[in-house]
Amino acid sequence: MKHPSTAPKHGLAAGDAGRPERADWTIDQGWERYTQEEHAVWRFLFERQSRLVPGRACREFEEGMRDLPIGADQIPDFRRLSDVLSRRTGWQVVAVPGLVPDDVFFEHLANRRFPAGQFIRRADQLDYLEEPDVFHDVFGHVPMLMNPILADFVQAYGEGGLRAQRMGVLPNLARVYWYTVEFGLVQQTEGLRIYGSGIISSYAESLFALADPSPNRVRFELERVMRTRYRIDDFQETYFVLHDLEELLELARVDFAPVYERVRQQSELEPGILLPGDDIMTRGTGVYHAARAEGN
Ligand code: HBI
Ligand code: FE
Repeated sequence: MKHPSTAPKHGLAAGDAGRPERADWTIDQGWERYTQEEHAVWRFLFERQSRLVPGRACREFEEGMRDLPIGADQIPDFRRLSDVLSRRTGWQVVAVPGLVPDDVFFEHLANRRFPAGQFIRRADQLDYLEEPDVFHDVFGHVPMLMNPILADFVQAYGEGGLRAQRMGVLPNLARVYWYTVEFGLVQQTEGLRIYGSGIISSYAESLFALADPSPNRVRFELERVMRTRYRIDDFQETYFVLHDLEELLELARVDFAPVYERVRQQSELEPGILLPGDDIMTRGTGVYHAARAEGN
């Protein structure tokens, strides 16, 4: 699953409905109104993805999932998720129609409310959709929010987002979120693992990110990531790898203001390029994206 993080789409988040009823864009999940077809889409995605998790997702993901009321049978009820999650890390899950404006998104995160798409993708869109739906948000994000480090990091992102907007550096901060919370990999003792929600909620990208020879896998470095553009409509060309999730603790604490200043002086980087200073774990062949560019 990919979803864009750029402004133009945001107004469309509520479909044709236009302005939301509530200022914070939340809606009722309306759990009782999901149809059998919608629960069946959930089941298909949940079962397919659950087979991939062992040996691919990080420990913390598996631990979070184990303790949550998330199963194959039905789309999870946000009230029940929030009961468990709030006791663990103080987070809640609230329903939104889809993408919400940046400032609304940040305001929720800063207050430990995770806005999750209420809708589920249609049966003919199982592998690709642009807006975050309930499967991406609940299967991908909620287990990681059971982890205290991720829980603090995502809140800090919400706080930093409001600041970055005022400073005019939101694209730089958004890349940090993209290459960590959404598409991050982490080196664990058992091997390379996924912690990024955009990867772990996608069947094809879970395979691609960890094992395909095409993408680069580079050690995470803050300034490098802030400079690196990303793809919203395809697999990533480069994945950034943490030594461990504790690295995010430090990241949530550092003052980004001087970092933004340094990044401002430097050029932006295309998603697939490598730099002399990179700590490269895998130099990708680039075959996948080269073929796409040729239209194959
Ligand atoms: N809204 N529901 C939702 N989910 C997101 O991940 C999201 C969003 N709005 C804005 C956004 N992400 C990004 O543009 C920010 O992270 C920059
Ligand atoms: Fe997401």
